[in-house]
Amino acid sequence: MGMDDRITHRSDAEKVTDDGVLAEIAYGTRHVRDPADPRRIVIGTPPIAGAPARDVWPLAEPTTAGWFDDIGYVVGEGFLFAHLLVPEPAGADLTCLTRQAYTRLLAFVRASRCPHPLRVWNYLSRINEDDGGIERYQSFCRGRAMAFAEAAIPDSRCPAATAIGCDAPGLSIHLLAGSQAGTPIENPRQISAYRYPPNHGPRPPSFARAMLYAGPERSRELAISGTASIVGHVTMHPGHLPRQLRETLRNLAAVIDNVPGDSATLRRHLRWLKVYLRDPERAREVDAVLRVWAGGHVPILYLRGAICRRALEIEIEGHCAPA
Ligand code: 3EB
Repeated sequence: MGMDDRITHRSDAEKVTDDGVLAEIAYGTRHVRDPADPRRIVIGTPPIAGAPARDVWPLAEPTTAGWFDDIGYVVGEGFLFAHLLVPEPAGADLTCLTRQAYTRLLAFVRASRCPHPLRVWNYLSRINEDDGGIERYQSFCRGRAMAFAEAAIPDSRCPAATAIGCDAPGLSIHLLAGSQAGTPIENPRQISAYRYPPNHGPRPPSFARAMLYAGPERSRELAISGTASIVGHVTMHPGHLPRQLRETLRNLAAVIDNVPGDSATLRRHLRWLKVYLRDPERAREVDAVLRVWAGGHVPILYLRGAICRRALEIEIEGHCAPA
């Protein structure tokens, strides 16, 4: 396995499987795509505890896996997993790179039998570094916003998302799309990210706070975006981890409570949490709080990653799915 930017069109080499798995996402020290297996990817946000860490996305329907140019995909009747790893040559323009990556990915998703993006994960290197007067995250947001606008996807139809920084080079994007559209959910404690004022960057982030959709078992599932210590559009408790954690938990609770219908059932069925920490030394104290908040049975994965605003120490994403 190795980072392979020479993966080329091989839709002639599609492979059908029926093993109940749509995708497997592992976490390590670099982004990896295996030309022999588009079903499995590695993300370069290392697990903090040291134990090998992976997510498995189950899907009990036959799936077809392959490559379309350098887009890896696995698709069944109802769901699509697609991913792209873009190398970042020295001197490349991150806005352009992001815009082109998203334009290709959104076109691929739209042409598939699962044309509705539900949940997207973005990982980019040196996320807080300067890029000609703005932070690299802001350049990323600009390119992404241009691609969404060009694809005529309105803000109100943006997928849920995560955008995290890491040491691994390249821009890694992976997503879940559905044959049916989901319902974007916002957080009443926060301004919608796509309405952030311009002091956070020239174009706002294109994501919904969460996405409610009918899962493979037809039950309601809630994919919760990366959530941080932001109220309105303002970073709260800059640099103060324990307070940021409490604010983040209030935001997680608020977004779940904002789901129309039976939000209490969703809240009782938190399936997992994923915690991105700037400082891996702080995982233990975070875990002590989260164990109590989530209940001892909920798997919590701690990953080392940089949050997209310098003053943010922690970001948490999660998933709710009643059995
Ligand atoms: C925030 O609420 C924190 O740009 O896709 C969280 C989740 C954040 C997704 C993204 C950014 C993104 O603004 C940062």
